[in-house]
Order: sequence, then structure tokens, then C-alpha cells
Amino acid sequence: MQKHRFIIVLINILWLFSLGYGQGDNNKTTSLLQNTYNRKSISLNGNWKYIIDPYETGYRNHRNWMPFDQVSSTKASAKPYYTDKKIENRWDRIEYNFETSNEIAVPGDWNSQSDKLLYYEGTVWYRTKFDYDLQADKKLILHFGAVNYRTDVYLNGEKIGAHSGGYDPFNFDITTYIKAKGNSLVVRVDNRREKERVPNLTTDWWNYGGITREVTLIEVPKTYIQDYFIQLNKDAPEKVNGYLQLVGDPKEKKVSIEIPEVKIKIEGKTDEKGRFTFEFSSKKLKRWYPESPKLYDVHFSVENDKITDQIGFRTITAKGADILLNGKSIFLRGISVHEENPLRKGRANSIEDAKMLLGWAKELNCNFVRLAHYPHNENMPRLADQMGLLLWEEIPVYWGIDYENPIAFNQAKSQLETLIHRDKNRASVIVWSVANETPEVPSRLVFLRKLKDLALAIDNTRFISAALERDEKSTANTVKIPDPFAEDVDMLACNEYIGWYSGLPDRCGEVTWDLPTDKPFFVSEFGGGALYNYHGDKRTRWTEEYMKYLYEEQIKMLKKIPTLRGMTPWVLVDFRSPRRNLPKIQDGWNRKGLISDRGFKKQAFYVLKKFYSEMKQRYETGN
Ligand code: GCB
Repeated sequence: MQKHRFIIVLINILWLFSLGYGQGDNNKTTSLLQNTYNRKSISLNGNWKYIIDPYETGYRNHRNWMPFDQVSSTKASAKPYYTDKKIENRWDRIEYNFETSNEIAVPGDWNSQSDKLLYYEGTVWYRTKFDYDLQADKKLILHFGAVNYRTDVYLNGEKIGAHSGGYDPFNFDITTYIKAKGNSLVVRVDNRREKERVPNLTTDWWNYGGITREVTLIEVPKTYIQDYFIQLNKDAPEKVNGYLQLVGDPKEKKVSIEIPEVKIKIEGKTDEKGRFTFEFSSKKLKRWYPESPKLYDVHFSVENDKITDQIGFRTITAKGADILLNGKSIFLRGISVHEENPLRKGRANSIEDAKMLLGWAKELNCNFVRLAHYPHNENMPRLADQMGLLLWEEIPVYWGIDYENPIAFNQAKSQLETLIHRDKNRASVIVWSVANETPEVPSRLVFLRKLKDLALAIDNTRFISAALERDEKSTANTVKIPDPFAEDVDMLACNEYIGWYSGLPDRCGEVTWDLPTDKPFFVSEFGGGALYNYHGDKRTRWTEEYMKYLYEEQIKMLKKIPTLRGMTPWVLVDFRSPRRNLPKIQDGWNRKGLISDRGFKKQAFYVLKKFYSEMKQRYETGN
């Protein structure tokens, strides 16, 4: 029986691979560059041409459904849109034309750029043109901040590679594909929701499609610094540990790491694999705190390559129920945030958007932000480093993931690895979250544990957590977190929604929590919906008064939990969700924002702000 099942699963996998799934995922991507912010680069942002292609006419043969880029005979023909053929003669029969197509802004989700695309899920083709004069001793890397979800990239008619995952960066070495003039870069983007994708079929947020983050060309020498890691040693904070990784001709190269402000300079040679591992005393370095977010300029160098980053040094550890930042107990005064700009209506993508969102968090007296439910733009952790906000970062292992499917696992894995790769040098990031509200099936525990191990193998200096669920029995007055994954996390986090999904706000006064005493407890979500400026008594749902009352009762309840060390109520701002259909109240928006979709603060904002001001006093003065 077992054997039979195994064979069926195997056949399914082989079939999926034959369709171009799996092997097509993330193929030909080049090892991701660390710190694209401080590199010599040219932006490809701007207006690109686009074609909406719901039937994938430009991608697949209409009879056998095979992608053209997998059948050699069609590679040069005019049919695939990526060949970007020109109509040259009046008798030509080419049934698309980028030249005369409309334009769309990159970066930007397509949904908020055209009424036709608001609910669209499918394929859209993008095209831009550029010139590039590349010197013989240089390489050129094409870098995407994020594209939702599946991306196929073609340069001058040739397939460069593909990527799956909607919120993580990826890059390709295009040195051998470019020409000096008139390069045609064509990108196929497909944002369909599918069972083996991460996230998969249902989310409580908008499935914004498109090239949602920056596209850049980055020039590097033939041998260059691809990656580095530099952090205080969690167990021995008197030391800084790290590595520097070269690619190209990386063996036995002289490299250095320098922090001029404190006159630290470490020199050494890379090993066979191009890696240099280092350790030095942290004595001269001031610690990074939310109240004084000290960042140092750190230079990494090899031969012709030199890169600078702004890095803060801090430790995060847990002792019993306490969270210790640089050895001192803190309370995480947080808020959950989606990557959306409600004022412009669409996916947030600029530094100004990040400033607005994190600025609101600061106004709320936060020292912590949960970047839900997927990796946000790198602007967020970089800005949080400067503003003194601690962060929880997460991958979209959300609700009904297909835990038994190896393709789903690989997608979760690559998103987690990429997120950690990108943000492992940010002082602000203290939590890697591997999941949110995932149903308890046996295969899920294996899946989550593998993710946890993967995360720790890349970076063991931060907490591993996940937003778990509490006991569902609404009649019992004792609340527990029965999830076995609770044993695996460093910080026990739970989405609880007492007073919204179970009972009215009065319910908060009826329950007590039964929690382990040896771990920090953290409420990753609670909240309720209110339409801004809709008023009534405190038991009338959707009114600001209900939401305010809910926050008051929640705070009273949570204050009684001895192990509580922080929270990120749901959510900073109203956000779009296709699941929220109540006319005149929701109209396609999740209304749990403390701030409305037009930027107005609801009453509950001030309740939380006041509570955080008290907690700030308590923890910062050490009382
Ligand atoms: C949750 C989810 C979040 C939803 C929220 C809600 O537990 O984690 O993504 O948006 O509840 O509003 O129901």
C-alpha cells in the first residue's frame, strides 16, 4: 500500500517536472549578491511596455501546451513574445507588438495601474530596452528586488533563466548575453495562485502581480564579493564572527574587513572555495539599541572590488521568559504591517512608502514591527536599522500549504534562504518566522522543522519563531497553545483574536492563559475590524468604539500574563483583501487597521499608543 502511494507521488512529481515545474524554478539564477544598495548600478525602473496574455499565447504552443522556450524548433520563430519581433513589412503576420503596446510603471503592481487588471491573475509580458557598454574585465548582473510570482527572463530572445517566489530577490549573470546597443529585455510574469506555490490558494491579502520591486543592472569585477556575514557572537558577545565570500577566481585572494571609525582592520586570505572566515574582538564597538541605533561603516575589500555597508552590532537572546537585547530585558512594543501603501492603493515599493509605514509605527511608540506575511522590500530592514526598530521577518508559509509536496517545500526553502541571505547583516532583524497559522497535520511538523534547521544553518544569531494558534475551544476558560511546534521556537508566538473571532471583547475578562514558564510569550496577532468614523456603542461590530473596547480589554488581559514579552496587534493599516466583501463596511478591505485606508487614525490607535508609552517608561527606566 505504502509502496503504491510512493509510486503515485513519484509519477506526479515526474509529470510536474515534465511540465516545466520544479526544474524551471529558480533555474540559472546566479548566487545572490549581498548589498545591492551600495554597488555601482544602473536602474531599469521606469515605464516598460506590457501585454496581458491570459491564454499564454506568447508562451505556449496552443495545441500541446508546451512552453516555446522548451522546444528548440520554436526558439527563433516569431510566435513567442520573448523574441520581441518587429513588424517590418506590410504583409508580416505577427500578432503582438511591444512597440505599440501600453506602458506600465516598474516597479509597481499591475493591479493598481489599470482597472482592467485590478482582479487579474495570470500572465503579463513586460519589455524594456537598454544600451550597455560593458568593459572586458567586468561582469553584469541583472537584479530583481521581487516579482510576483513566477518570472521567466529573456534577453535578446534568449532565455536567461526563471524564478519562482513572489517576494524574494534574485539575479542573473547576463555578461555573455548583452550587446552595446538596443538590448531587449522581456519578462514573463505569472501570478496565478497554485496549490504547490507558497503562499498557495488562499491568503487574506491582495495577490498583487507584476514586477513589484526595483530592477537594476549591477557591474562587478570578474572576481567579486558575493556575500558576507558579520555579527556579534550570540554566546560570546565579546567577539564578532563572520565570513566573506568571493566568486569568479576566488581562491587564495587577499581580502580585508575594515571599520575605520574604531580603527579595526582584519586581513587574510580566502580558502579553496573563496571564503575567508574571521573573528575579532568587539570591545571597541558600541551596541545598537532602538534608542541609539548606532551603525558603523564597514568596508569589505578584495583586489578590484570594495563594498561598504552600514552595520549595527547587538545580541538577542532569551533567558527563561525574558528577551534580552544586549543582555538587557526588553518588551517588544510592536505592530504587524502589510507591505501596502493605502494612500496610493497598491503594493508599497519606495523608500518613501517605507518611511510612511515605519514612521506610523514610531508614532505609536513601537520599538518592534512584524513584517507580515512575506519578505518585504529591503528598504524596510535598512530603514529600521537607522530608525531603531526591531523586526520580525517572515515567509508566506501561510494557512493551507501543501506540506507533502516537495515542490512546495523547495519554494518555502528558497524563500527562507533568500530572506536570511539578504537581511542577515541587519541589526534590526531579530526573528525569522517560518510560518503563520498553519493547520496541524503531521507532515507540517516535518516541514516546519526542516525550515527551522535550514534557518539556523545559515544564521544562528536570531530567534526562530512562527505565529501559532491557540486552543480553539471557545467554551473553556483556560487558553493554551497545544501546537507541538511550540517546543521548537525560541519565542512562543500566537495569533489569538479573543473578542473578535471568539466572543465579544468582554470574553477577554473571562479567560486565563496556561503557558510554559520558560519561554518569552508573544502575541503575534489580535485585533478587530472597524470602519473609520463609523460610530455606535462598544458592542456594535465594525464601529470604532467596538475596536477601542477590544483593545482595552485585550490589554487588561495580556497584562496579567507573567511571561508576556511583546505583541504585534493586527494591523497598522487597513489593507486590501478579496475575502472581505461586506458592502459599505469592507468593500474589499480588511478593516483591522489602526489607521484607515485614507491614513486616518482610529480610536484604538491611541489606546495602544498609551499602553506602549507606559511600557516604554517601565522598561527603559528599569522600574
Ligand atoms: C489572521 C491572519 C491574517 C489575517 C487576520 C484577519 O490570523 O494571520 O493574515 O488577515 O487573521 O484579519 O483575520
